[in-house]
Amino acid sequence: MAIETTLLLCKPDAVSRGLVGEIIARLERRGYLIAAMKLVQLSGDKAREHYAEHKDRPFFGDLVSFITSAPLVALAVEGENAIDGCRQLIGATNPLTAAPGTIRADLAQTIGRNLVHGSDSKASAERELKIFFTEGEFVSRKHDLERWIKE
Ligand code: D4T
Repeated sequence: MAIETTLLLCKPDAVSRGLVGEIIARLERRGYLIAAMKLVQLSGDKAREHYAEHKDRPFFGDLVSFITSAPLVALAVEGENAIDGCRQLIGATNPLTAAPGTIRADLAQTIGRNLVHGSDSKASAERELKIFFTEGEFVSRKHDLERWIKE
């Protein structure tokens, strides 16, 4: 079993549209477990750190100003192959090309307001989780994981 923890963000558009519950419900129905969760308004420094790989892209300024514009909900999500599995649930970056049934295809219209972020690799997940959570904020889901693996 490859149990992984990944970072998911319900971005400011998800919070302001009241879609956080819907997004979490989809994760939970897939069987993923929440190991940490918080509502936070991101500082510019943290936003630039989170999106560092895009710092030279033309959309970087808009991305940082949007992600810092209002509160978001950060989640540490656990499960088997959770990094790729959550990316699959979220769908392609552009809602227009995301597969039907994914969060972005079902609930979003544009790339700049695509509702959710999910880490795209183990290295990204490790790096990004540290931006949003301290070690002490993770709650062990060992008991649920063990039960869920047996079922
Ligand atoms: P995130 O990081 O939000 O999960 O998105 P993806 O992993 O699916 O896509 P990404 O890193 O390539 O893009 C990060 C973020 O930038 C926005 N964006 C992206 C944008 O506004 N215009 C663009 O042309 C691209 C490529 C959307 C997601």
